[in-house]
Amino acid sequence: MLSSCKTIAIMLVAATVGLASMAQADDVPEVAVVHQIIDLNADTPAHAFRFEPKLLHVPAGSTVRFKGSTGRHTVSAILRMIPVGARSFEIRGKPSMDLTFEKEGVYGIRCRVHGRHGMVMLLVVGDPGVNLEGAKAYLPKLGEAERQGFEELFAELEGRNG
Ligand SMILES: [Cu+2]
Repeated sequence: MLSSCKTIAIMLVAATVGLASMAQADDVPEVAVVHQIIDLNADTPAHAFRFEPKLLHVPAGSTVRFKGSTGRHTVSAILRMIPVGARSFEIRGKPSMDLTFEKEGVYGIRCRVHGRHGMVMLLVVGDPGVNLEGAKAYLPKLGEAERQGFEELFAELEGRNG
């Protein structure tokens, strides 16, 4: 039940995005693209299974195109690491899926299968300060590779902003 609701919600988002880009093609910002990579020649597991980019900062209202949620890859929001009131999401079995993000804050995202190898990413929509501390407070609940991956991404984010 829950998962079919989510699927419908994602389809509605996709449909809305489609209409918006037809109605105002000139005003729509470029879509940010996130790839999911398997690179078996990589020297570490976290590099072999990764989101590219791992850290993405977009303005509120942006559409992000997630590519490559195929095979065993998923794009799964971590419920305790997204802004309050933001809709959780999971993409699987889709070569390309567009999601639009209205709520400002940070979004912790994992691949459900390869998270254990550190396959995580941090999406920042507008002001990260909205839920940055809340998201970081959840890190001890994650597995070692995920926690380490996010610690690096939070450090990079704070380095960029500071
Ligand atoms: Cu994966």
